[in-house]
Order: sequence, then structure tokens, then C-alpha cells
Amino acid sequence: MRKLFLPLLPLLAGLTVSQVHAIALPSPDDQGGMIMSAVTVSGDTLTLMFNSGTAPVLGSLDYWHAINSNIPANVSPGDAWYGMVDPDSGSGALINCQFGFAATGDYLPSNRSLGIKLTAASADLLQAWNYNSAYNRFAEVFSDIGDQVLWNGGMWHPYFTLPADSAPGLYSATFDIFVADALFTEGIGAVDYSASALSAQRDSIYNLLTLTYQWEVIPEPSAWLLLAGGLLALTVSVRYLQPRATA
Ligand SMILES: [Cu+2]
Repeated sequence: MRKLFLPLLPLLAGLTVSQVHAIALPSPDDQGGMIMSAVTVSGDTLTLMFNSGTAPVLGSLDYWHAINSNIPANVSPGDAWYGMVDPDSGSGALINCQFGFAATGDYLPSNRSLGIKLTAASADLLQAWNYNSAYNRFAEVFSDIGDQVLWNGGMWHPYFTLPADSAPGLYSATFDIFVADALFTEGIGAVDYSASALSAQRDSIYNLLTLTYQWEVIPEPSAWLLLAGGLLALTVSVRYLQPRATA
């Protein structure tokens, strides 16, 4: 029985600290690890390795801090993401950045680059952001269905967000990965979403890959109910165990 309550302990530890709210954006590792989609370029063939079996949680900053107290505490209101994500002074968006894009293989011709295009989303309010802490950028990408970025093939973990009050359930976004007839020029990190990047056309000599990411929104208040339940259970189990321990 005792073992059953152990997973609740990190949650307990996180709660006291999360009341401060002074926390930075959690990295993929802070959220439970990267989930990569790996693109390989071989001649004019693109292949994709992606295990679509997991739907990571889109959670509030409070949620991430509750499950992981190692998230660094160096946030300031000047951080570009603050208004969107901060639970107190910002919109408190639910976030996840575990999904990442990465490419290997042959170099493309110098007038070509990889592109990623949003082709479908299960909710209008699902948003994607290119985060670069060094440049303090938190810039929306894929604002509308059909929007794209050019991609230099380097590992890219966009942050996906939903409004704080989004209904629990599964959410998804579908992307095309393709070769575009344009140069990667004005990238911030691994992606270029300049005007010329947005208007690049697909080079159909190369095949098209499609990819669907799926996330889960969980009812966060129930995490606190669970915590309360866990506390109660701990109390009960301690009271139950104590007579035996001292006997
Ligand atoms: Cu990665």
C-alpha cells in the first residue's frame, strides 16, 4: 500500500515552491523528455521516423512546476513568453514543447531548404511559438492553417499552447514536411518565418511527409484533488502503520 502513495511525494514537494511562481519555461527534459520526429534526406527522398504513440500533456506553468521542482527560477516580466504563459500576470497558457523536429542526411541544393507547414489543427486556439531564450524571442509561427516555416534541419522544439481554460481532452495538429524552393535566410534559431519564407513553394521533385502531433489537456484542478486525496491517504496510512512500528 505504501508504495502507491510514493508518486505523490514529488507533487507535494512541488506545491510549496510553485506558490512563488518564479519559474522559467520548462524544457523538453523538464516535461518528461523529447519526442522527436526525425527526417532523413537521401537524394530526393525524405523519410520520417516518428513514434506517434504518445500524447504529452499541455499543462500550465503551475502544473509543470508541481510535477518537477527542478525547473529553474529565473523568470522576469521582461521575458518574451511572460504575457502568454505566466499564471499570475500573464494569460497562463497551457504549454508543451516535447515534440521536436530534427533532420539528417544529404545536404539540399543551395537554393532549397526544408519546410514545415501546418495543414490542420483540432482547435483554432492551439498556437505554436518559436522560443529562443538567447534572443528573448517567443514568436508565433503557424498562425493560420497553411502557414509554414523554412527549417534549417537543426533540432527545433516549438512551444505549443492552448488557453488556460481549454477543455480536457486530446488536441492535435498536422504538418507537411517538404522541400521548399527557397533559401533559409532570416532564421531565428532553426526556423525562418520571414515574408519570403512564408511564400516559398514546395519543390515536388521531393516527396511530401505528413505528421500529426497529439497532446492531452488534463483537468488540472483534479491534480490538487488527487494531492488532497494523497495527503489523506498518507495520514491514514501513517496512522495505520504507527501502532505496528512502535509495537
Ligand atoms: Cu529534440
